[in-house]
Order: sequence, then C-alpha cells, then structure tokens
Amino acid sequence: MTPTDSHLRETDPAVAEAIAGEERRQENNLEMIASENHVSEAVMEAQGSVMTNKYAEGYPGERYYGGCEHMDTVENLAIDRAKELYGADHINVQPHSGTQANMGVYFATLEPGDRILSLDLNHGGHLSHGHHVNFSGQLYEVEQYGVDPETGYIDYDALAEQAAEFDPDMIVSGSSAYPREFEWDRLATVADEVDAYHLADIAHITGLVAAGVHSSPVDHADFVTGSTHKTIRAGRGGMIMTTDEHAEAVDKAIFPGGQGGPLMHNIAGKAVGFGEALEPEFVEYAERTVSNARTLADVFTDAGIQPVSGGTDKHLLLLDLRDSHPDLTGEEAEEALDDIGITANKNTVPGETRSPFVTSGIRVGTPALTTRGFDANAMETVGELIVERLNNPDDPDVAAEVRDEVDRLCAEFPVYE
Ligand code: DSN
Repeated sequence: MTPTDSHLRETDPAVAEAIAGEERRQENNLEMIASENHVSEAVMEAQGSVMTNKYAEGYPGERYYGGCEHMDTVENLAIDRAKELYGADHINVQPHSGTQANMGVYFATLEPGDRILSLDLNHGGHLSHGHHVNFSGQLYEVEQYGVDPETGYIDYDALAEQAAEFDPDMIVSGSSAYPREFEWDRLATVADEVDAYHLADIAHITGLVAAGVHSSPVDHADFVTGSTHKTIRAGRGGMIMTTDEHAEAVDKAIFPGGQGGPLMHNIAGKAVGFGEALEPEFVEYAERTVSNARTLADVFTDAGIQPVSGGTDKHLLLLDLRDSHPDLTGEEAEEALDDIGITANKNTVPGETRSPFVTSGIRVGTPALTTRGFDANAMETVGELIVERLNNPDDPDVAAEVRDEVDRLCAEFPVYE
C-alpha cells in the first residue's frame, strides 16, 4: 500500500508526501550504500502491521504481559528460522539494532574498564567496536588493530602481538568497510591464547553468511552479532548468536538489562525475511551480490581507481581516491555521484589524513542493486558511469549524459513492480 492509496494521505499529507518522495527517490536512484537494501513487500507488510501495538517484555513463554500468544509465535518463528540459517545454539532476535546487539554482548561479559581489542574505524571497523565517541569507547579500555598499509589486508601477526601485549578481555572482529573475509579461525586462536572472548560482528554480511557464500564465524566465536536488514533483507534490527553457555547472560543483558519491550513488528519482519533467506533463490541472490561487487572492482581497477586491498570478497568496495583523484575528496565524490542519481557514501580509508566529514575514499555496495535484478552487464555499466562522473565531477554535459543512463537503468530494473 503506497501513501497515494493509504489512510495516511488523508490524515497526514505531510508525512504521506515524505514517504512518497522517498519511494520515488529509491525507484529513481541507484542505491549503492553498502549497508542498505530493499526488503520485500511481505517484510514491509509484517513491519507495518498490528504487531507494532503490543508490548511483550520477556521471551516466548515467559512474558510479563498478557495477550502475547501471537508474539510468541512470530518470535519463535524468527528464532527457529535464524537457527536453521546459521546453526547457532542460541539466538536472541530482540536487539533493536546491530549496535544494541553489541551492547548486549558487552553487558553480558564485561565490566566497565575491561579491555577490548577491535578493528580501527579508519581501517573498516565500526563505532560500536570501541570508538571514543561511542558508549563502547567510553565504558571500556580500547586498543585497535588495523590493516597492513601495503596490502590492505588485516595483519594477523601484528594483531597477535598486540593481543599478547594488551591482554584484552574481548577481541572484536567484523567490520563496516573492510572488503575481505576475516580469518575467523586465526582470530579464535589469538583470543584463546590471551583468554579473551571473541565477538564476531557480521552486521554487513548476515545474508552472505546465511547463504554460505561467505565463511561463518559461528564455530569460531563466543558471540556473533548482526543486523537483520542489510544483506539478509529482513526486518530492521539486530540479533545475537551464542552458545548454550552464554545464552542466559545474553538474554538478561538485552532484557531487562539494555532494552524494554521488543519491537514486535520488526521481529515479525525478521521472521519473514529469514523465511525468504531459506529459499534457494536467496543463495543465487547472495552469490550475485558478490560477483557484482567483483565486476565493479574490475571496472574501477581498469580505470586506475584503487579498491583498498585490490578487490573484494563480499558485497562492498572501498575506493581509495588518493592516487587516481588526489584533488577529489570523498565528500566531493559523494556529492558528484548524488547529483547523477547514484547514492554512495564518503568513507575514511587506511592511513586517512582528512577528517571523517571529508575523507579520501568512497564506499560502494551491491546488495540493493542486486535485489533490483542487476546482472554483470548492468553492473559494468554502473561502474563505467561512476568512473565517468568521478573523472569529470564539474562537467554538466557529462552529468546529464550519465543521469540519462541512470534513468534508463532505473526504469529497466524497478524496485517494486
Ligand atoms: N550505518 C552502517 C553502515 O553503513 O555500515 C553501520 O551501522
């Protein structure tokens, strides 16, 4: 149901128009923010349902409020489907976001002042892995590991040395902008050697892991967290996977420790999205998401634009513009692409010298375009359009030509029929 045929247009035209505007924006632009995707109508229907009206503090079979029988049904469906996808002993689907999931793990295991070793934000990490502006950097003592400046790959030997010296209570793996697979077994070994917990945050790659196109950390980590709306295309939010040993501590840390009532409409969306991910077509989707990213990597490399680490194992690329476009900042690149209907985000790169508001890089991802049906040919065209625009950021004729091509692609691959 769109705002044009909804109750909303009559009762609140201002909000209805904003939603309609966003629908138009998504249909008429190429969404390449690596953490975004387009959910199915079924997931949206579940998220926009009466489930939003209900409080359901507690867990299935043990709620603090009456009338929760249907809440139990959807939460159990979400848990059972997630277990089938990931094979974890215990899954909590209540975290409101990936950050809340990480908070739940920290609260279940650490005391304020305990030590975390995690990937630097400039090297692809995430705010909730201990950045000083985030609660995680304020409550805990944090050191960060990084990538080898030459290769762009994580330097595991340096990480092991750093762990031996720093003696962390928790090692966090996982990333927002690191384009390569993590070596989960090496991280598990390092964590064992220093007697630390290992938290693997797979927020970006939950769909790729579920489909088996990216290795799974489930057997190599004490805790695996993720968000549920990125590559997995389910309801918006987060989840925590763990072993039976830590199940009770995690559940208590989420409720009542860190959250109140669960967002049951989102949990219904998670159940629907996990069900979709169990279908064979989802594996094809995940495989194409990765092959599309590799196609883009080839186009950029041929054009002299350097992807960090030389390519990708997953759904995203981090383009370092410093060699190819020394005078173009990530901020300017983001604006130049935005002007022609391609939405991506500026991003810091390893060895960054500019501020996070300016940056020297741009992150591009393929999950949303692949959902629209983009194949290798279409993705090659997208890569060429990006190169053309980055090479001519101030040329209005180039901008007009590229925008025409973007319009053609949007019409050929609609988001919602
Ligand atoms: N905002 C997400 C991303 O873009 O990676 C992570 O929280």
